[in-house]
Amino acid sequence: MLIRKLLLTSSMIIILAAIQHAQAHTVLEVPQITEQKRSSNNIVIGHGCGESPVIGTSVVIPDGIDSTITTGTTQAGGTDPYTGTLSNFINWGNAIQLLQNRSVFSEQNEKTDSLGNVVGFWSGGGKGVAANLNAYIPFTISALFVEPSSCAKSVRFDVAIVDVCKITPITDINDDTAVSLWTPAVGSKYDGVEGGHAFNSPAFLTINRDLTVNPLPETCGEGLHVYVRPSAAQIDRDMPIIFDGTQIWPQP
Ligand SMILES: [Cu+2]
Repeated sequence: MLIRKLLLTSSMIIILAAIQHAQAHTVLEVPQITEQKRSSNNIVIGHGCGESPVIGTSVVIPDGIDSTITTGTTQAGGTDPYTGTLSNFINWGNAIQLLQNRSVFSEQNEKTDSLGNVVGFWSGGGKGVAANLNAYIPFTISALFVEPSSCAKSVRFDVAIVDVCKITPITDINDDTAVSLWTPAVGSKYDGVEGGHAFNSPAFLTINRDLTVNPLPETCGEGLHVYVRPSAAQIDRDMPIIFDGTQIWPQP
């Protein structure tokens, strides 16, 4: 009887674990868009922190200024270093605007750099998102143009997202019940730990070249794919949530 009970319990645990893994990570609703068209999109909050509801989300978009640029031959990622500027490939910068929507969280705002360019946004407060449900945080993307003289077929940005379930100091950032980290591992304070729930799994936003209206120059051959990761310094600077001039997360 006891053995049967134990077996039942362990199979239930397996089923529960399978259900949890079936829930998607936090990503963008539309991860691939085409250049030259304005579009709207959503951060999709995929699940809570274990059993805990998400009470806020914080997003950092690579600013393209001190971001790391690499190239490769497939869309899955490449590591060939590129030392030129991002504007050689795309007119990036201030392209994303947060769309106000209080249906998920009661407060939200954009994050801007010293020039007023949007480099991220946050949303939080209210009852939060039940741990077993998904939620949309909407934003718009202005029309982006792939540089016609470049060989870029696509440009992919790593978007760093932290879903917050408990407001804690930065020292508790590796606690899976406090936060879920969807960040690139670039050496920031928000990297998480290797082997963690979603280590080095940022959300991706890929802008595809419209090869019909903007064909590759003949000298490009097959062309290349470009990947842009935010710097550790930018993530550390832009990830905290500042509300009315006061940092509310992580706890200072
Ligand atoms: Cu997950």
